[in-house]
Amino acid sequence: MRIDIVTIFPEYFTGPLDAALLGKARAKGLLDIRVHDLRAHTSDRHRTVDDEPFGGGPGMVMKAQPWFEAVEAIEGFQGARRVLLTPAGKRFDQRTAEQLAAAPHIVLMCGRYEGIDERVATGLATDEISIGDYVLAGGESASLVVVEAVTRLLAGVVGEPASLLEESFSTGLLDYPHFTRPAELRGMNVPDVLLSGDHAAIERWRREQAIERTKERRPDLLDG
Ligand code: JFB
Repeated sequence: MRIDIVTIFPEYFTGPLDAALLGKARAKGLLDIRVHDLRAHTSDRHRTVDDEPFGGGPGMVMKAQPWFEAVEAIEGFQGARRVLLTPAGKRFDQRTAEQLAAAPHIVLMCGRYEGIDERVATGLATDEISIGDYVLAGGESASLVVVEAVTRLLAGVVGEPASLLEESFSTGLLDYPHFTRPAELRGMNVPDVLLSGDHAAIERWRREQAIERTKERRPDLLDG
């Protein structure tokens, strides 16, 4: 899979893209990620990317022109899912991650300031996504959330595919609690059933736990 990220803070991504799962996926050649500096697509001396909002109001708005030029400079951009990260986007979920993971090429557009001239959404983006109902200062951290959720679904990135099938959101339930050695820690004991060797009983217990937790913590997941 090919992913291009457009941002005024390319340095934000050095580190996260080299570490852990993403670093491994890149090293294995499963993921080709490139980060592009939006300011490289300005033509004035000050490399201006923002301007005052038409109609007035507080803050600055990102100009559309550098976005069009930056994205149009990406080879194959026309065939890519061009995703604008924005608080006004459709909420990102596991289903969207699965759809994006099936695409060969994704362009992620990370804004700053009060947002981007609306013509980038209407004339350049194919998708507008928000990672959740809280306010970030820009799209960069949101784009990393999308990259990680999508990349771990690519064939060969996560070692054991069974772990993808059992996890929350594939089952529609929150995960059951996990334990490892030692069986007793600071007065807290691992539930006996997990030490019993009775695999049917273990499976039943885990399912009950997943359902109870989901009722308690995320009743919205049980609504459909
Ligand atoms: C994304 C952003 C801003 C307008 C602008 C660009 N879930 C999310 N919360 N916030 C963002 C997001 C996503 N995805 C987000 C891009 C930009 C926030 N801002 C700052 C804050 C409030 N209103 C600029």
